[in-house]
Parts: sequence; structure tokens; C-alpha cells
Amino acid sequence: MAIQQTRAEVKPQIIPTNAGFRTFAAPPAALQQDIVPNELFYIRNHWTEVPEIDIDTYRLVVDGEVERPLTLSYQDILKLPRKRFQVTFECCGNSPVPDYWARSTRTSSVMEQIKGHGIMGNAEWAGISLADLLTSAGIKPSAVEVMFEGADHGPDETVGDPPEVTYERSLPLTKATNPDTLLAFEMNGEPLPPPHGFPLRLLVPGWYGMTSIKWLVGIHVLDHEFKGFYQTERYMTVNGPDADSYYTYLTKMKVKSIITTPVPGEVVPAGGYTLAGAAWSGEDDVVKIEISTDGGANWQPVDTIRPRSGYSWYRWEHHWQPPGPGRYTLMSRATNDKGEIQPMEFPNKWDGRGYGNNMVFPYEVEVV
Ligand SMILES: Nc1nc2c(c(=O)[nH]1)N[C@H]1C(S)=C(S)[C@@H](COP(=O)(O)O)O[C@H]1N2
Ligand SMILES: [Mo]
Repeated sequence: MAIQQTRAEVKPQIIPTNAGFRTFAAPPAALQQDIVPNELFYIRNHWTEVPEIDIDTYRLVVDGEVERPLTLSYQDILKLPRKRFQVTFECCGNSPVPDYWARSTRTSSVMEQIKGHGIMGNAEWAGISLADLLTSAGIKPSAVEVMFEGADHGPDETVGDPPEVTYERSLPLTKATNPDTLLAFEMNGEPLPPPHGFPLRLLVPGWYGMTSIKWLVGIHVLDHEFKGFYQTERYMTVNGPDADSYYTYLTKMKVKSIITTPVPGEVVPAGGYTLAGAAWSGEDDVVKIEISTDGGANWQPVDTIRPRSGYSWYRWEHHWQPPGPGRYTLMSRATNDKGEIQPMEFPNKWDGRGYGNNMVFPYEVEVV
């Protein structure tokens, strides 16, 4: 009888990036897959506890500037016409600016493991169109914005001030009534896992993650612009040291690309190697992805860009024949259909939060 050799395999896991267990990054290997499995999808919560929602008593309320306010149960929502497609999103705090790493709360060993890009993912989502729900409620002409209320609340994580605040944010009417803005109840064919918003979350294709409100309990149509804490005190970039206007809200994801193969620390064989990665640009098309294997001196288009599915990332591949053993600095650079291209450095240097960093990232590899 043959003896079965078993090797203890280290199971990949999400990586906590702060002491409060509010953010978990995907391990590098998870970003090599077209669809990130639910258990490896990053988590970004503003409080440690995940709201526990009893599905029998759960209700979603739609009110404010509407003709017919609605109250729906989970079962009511499941009966409505569904949509299903892939959506990639990243936290706008993904990929911290290298100069800021030193003062980041993240430890260097964590940064080493996640290489800064793990706070993003791609999944297939199913849900109902928010526009359908708003149409049945009947938006009044007085409506200006739609505000979304999560079930989670508490003191803000950074300084505990305000002492009590709910995770709430708004969308302009144009994006709220876009037929692909979803109220999602399924992630990769399973009911939404509790950390990702069970039973229902908003899903805003093409926009940074903070707009996709989890544990959604209220949809409030407002006759004014929403000025709540997570709308105006977070998730915006300072326009510049001498700019006329103070800040810009982060909305759609900027054009960006990353290298996912090799993973950090992987040894590249001198005989030749297929590099791979991902690229995305909010709702826009990525039209060009280039690679440099000499620290940005020379660029060439990658061999293969696979079409995206729905609002997913584009996956790319490129065969590389290194000139010989040694250390190399690889870089990838994406351009979208509006001609926007990734900058070589983080553009908003004066903004200490480093949100929305889409710079060209240097990626050191060892060829043996
Ligand atoms: N209710 C609620 N929704 C939320 C958050 C939150 O803390 N509470 N975090 C937001 C942020 S900042 C991001 S990046 C995404 C993360 O979604 P995920 O944890 O499913 O990856 O959810 C967003 N929706
Ligand atoms: Mo985020």
C-alpha cells in the first residue's frame, strides 16, 4: 500500500493591517485570480464589530423626497428582477504612497506581505437595480441626492471623535439612478458574507469602495447635499496648497495597474518568465498597458490584455526574457480611453492622507 505523503500547506488568509481588526488585506496570491474568493476578499470596516442582522426582522427603508416611501423585507428584495456581473473595487487607501509608509500605522512586515495593493478585489455580485427601487418609490422633483445608511455606528476610529457616528454617505442622482448601481445580496454565488455587508449592500461600479455601503438599512432621498462625517471629513483629497477650492470628493477609481505575478519574494528564473497583473479605470476603458523592466527607462506594450467582464479589472500578461541574473525594477503603466495615464509619482503630495494613489509602482524582483 502506497504511503500518502502529506505536506502541511499554509492556507492563504486575509492579513490584518491594523491593530483594531478593521482592515484586512488580500494576500498577494489572491490578486492573481480573476475572481477573488470570498474568504480572501479584503475587508474594510470602520468598527471592529460586524453588525449582526436578524434576517427575519431586517427591513430596508426608502424614504425622504419620494412619492411612496417603501419598507422591504429580505424576501421582498429577493423577489425583484436581478442583475449579476463582476465588479472590481479598491479602498481609496489602497497602495499607500511610499514616502508615507514610514509614518503609516502599518508595520513594515505587513507592508512587505501585502506590497500595498491588497486592499482591493474583484467578485461577481448579484442584486437588484437601485434605479428600479427608486422608480417604484417615485423620486420627487425636489430630490438632490440619495443618502445610504449602514447599520454600523460608534465613535470614529482615529480619535474617537465624533463619539457617535453612523456609516452614511450619499450619491448624486445621476449615479444613484444608473441602472448598474446595485443593491447586492450575493457575492460569488453565495449570500453576502457578514463582513461584506449581509444581508444587503450598495455596490457602486467603477467607484472607490467607501461608497458601497454595507449592512444597508436606509435609503434616504434628500433635498440637499449630504454633509455627514464620512462624506465630508473623510474620503476627499485636498486640492492643493494654494488651490481656490478646498477639496474634491473621491468618486470613480483613477486609471491604475498592478503587477501580481511574481508575488513579492518569488524568485524569477533567468530562462524566461511570464509576468502578469491587473488594470482598471473606474467606469472607463483601459486602452493601453505598458511594461518597463528597467525602472521606467524603456516601455513596451504588454503581450496580452484580456477583455474585462462587466466592471471587472482587465488581466494582462507579458513574457519577459531577462538579460541575465540580477535585481530588476519592474513597472506597469495603464492608459484609459480618455488619454489619462498613471503618473510616475503620487500627484497630491501635499495631501497627507495619500488617498487614491494611482502612481506607477516600482516592483523589485530578483532573477536567479
Ligand atoms: N456600512 C459600512 N459600509 C462600508 C464601510 C463601513 O465601514 N461600513 N466601509 C467602506 C469602505 S471604506 C470600503 S473600502 C468598502 C469595503 O468593502 P469590503 O469590506 O466588502 O471589501 O466598504 C465600504 N462600505
Ligand atoms: Mo475604503
